[in-house]
Amino acid sequence: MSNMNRTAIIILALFITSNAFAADGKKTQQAWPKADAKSLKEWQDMRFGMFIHWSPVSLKGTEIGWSRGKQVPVKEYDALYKQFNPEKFDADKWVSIAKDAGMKYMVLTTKHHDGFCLWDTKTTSYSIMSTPFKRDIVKELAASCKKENIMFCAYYSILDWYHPDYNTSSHGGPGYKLPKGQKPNMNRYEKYMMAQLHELVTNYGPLGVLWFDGEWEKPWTHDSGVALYNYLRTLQPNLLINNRVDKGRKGMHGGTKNRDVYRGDFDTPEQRVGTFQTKWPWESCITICKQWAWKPKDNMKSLVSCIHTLVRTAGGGGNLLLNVGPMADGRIEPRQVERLREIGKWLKANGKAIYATRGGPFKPGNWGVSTHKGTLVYVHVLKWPGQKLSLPALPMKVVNAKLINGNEVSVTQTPKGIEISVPESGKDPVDTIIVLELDRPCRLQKASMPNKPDEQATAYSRV
Ligand code: H79
Repeated sequence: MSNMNRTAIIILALFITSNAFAADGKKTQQAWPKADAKSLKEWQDMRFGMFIHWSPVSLKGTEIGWSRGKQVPVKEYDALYKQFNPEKFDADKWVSIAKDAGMKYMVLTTKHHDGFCLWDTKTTSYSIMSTPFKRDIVKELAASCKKENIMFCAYYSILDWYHPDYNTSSHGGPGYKLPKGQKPNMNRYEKYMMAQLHELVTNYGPLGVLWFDGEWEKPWTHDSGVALYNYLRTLQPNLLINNRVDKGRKGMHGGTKNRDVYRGDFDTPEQRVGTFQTKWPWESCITICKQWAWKPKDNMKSLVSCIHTLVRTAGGGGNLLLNVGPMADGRIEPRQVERLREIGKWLKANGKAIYATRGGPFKPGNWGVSTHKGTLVYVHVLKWPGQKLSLPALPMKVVNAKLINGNEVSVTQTPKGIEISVPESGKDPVDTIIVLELDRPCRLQKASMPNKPDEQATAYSRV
């Protein structure tokens, strides 16, 4: 090799490494194409959405995610679609139920782990078009949502226990055998996924969110996640994509291991309210009953529990995606509709303390949570700790205070903290909301922000 060539190679190598390593020798952040800021903010402002888990499994009343090959034999499960005829399905009705509940977006299981597709797809015959019903559920719902200004979103399971090319040995194995001599092939399966997602985004989009799931099994890799994320970004630049697209999710708590490496626009705690985190968006997905898919006489959560979940989520800084599982006849169970309507009624009166707010400034406690918007802080007292509620000091000055319904409240602010007391008659058994007006916008102080998102704003929290 000539000296000149050698020099050129060294210069090139230096150039490459200087991009990948910072001065301290640590690997620097891999830049990845982050979500469109405006879309992310608008979605965060919505705070409350409807999750819908539906497939022919509702005929059995068992769980969509794990009854195939367990409570329902694989052969029987995979033939359920032949009887799936939800004649009472009415997309407008579902959307109006979501709207009356105060929900602003809807996420439908277009394909769950069982591989069944709720839309008219050219990629497989295992879809709604092969059922006696033969109507494109995704199309009807997307159209109704558009009409009613509800943001339509698609849940999509990466793992697919039906598809013969998806390489798994779990949950009863693929639904049918590959031709003799043929092996599962993830490259082929990934092409199938891309083709399906292309259909969903281009035929039914623009979508609000692509909500991935089933990323945890071995066949799915970080590289696949990156490729999929990048592909979707080019397909629809303002699409929001959850962190289950990649391999960085920290179990059911839903946080992300290393945001510089792992893709995902928001974190996804499952069946729990996320921990206080205001620097990175998150969304808790929680069922209104116990099961994701419909189950006869399933245990339904009380109204107070639903409202507290919503309030604790908003106060923690996240969105709530509350799940319903419609029945096999196409209706959402009337008692669930009623519960949702009650939540909507509560939101009509108190929505300004939820919508478009952010979590904090006070860290959540047993007593409740706080939310804020502009110069207003909403203190949600869910459980009075005694006569008074003592909160930590705020750098902003409280210039006015009242209950959300305009009634009197007594608030004293000292350098040590803020004390709130409300006469018994003013207390709300569900959520007593105190509105504090500050002399300037409530900003969580950037300068004192530690790096770890979970620790943010502890400056204002009680020790
Ligand atoms: O669609 C709903 C459920 O059907 C689906 N996710 C919600 C939104 C779901 N499928 N399986 N599960 C939930 C539970 C799976 C849990 C585990 Fe794990 C998979 C435990 C170990 C592997 C999650 C991923 C926790 C650690 C890795």
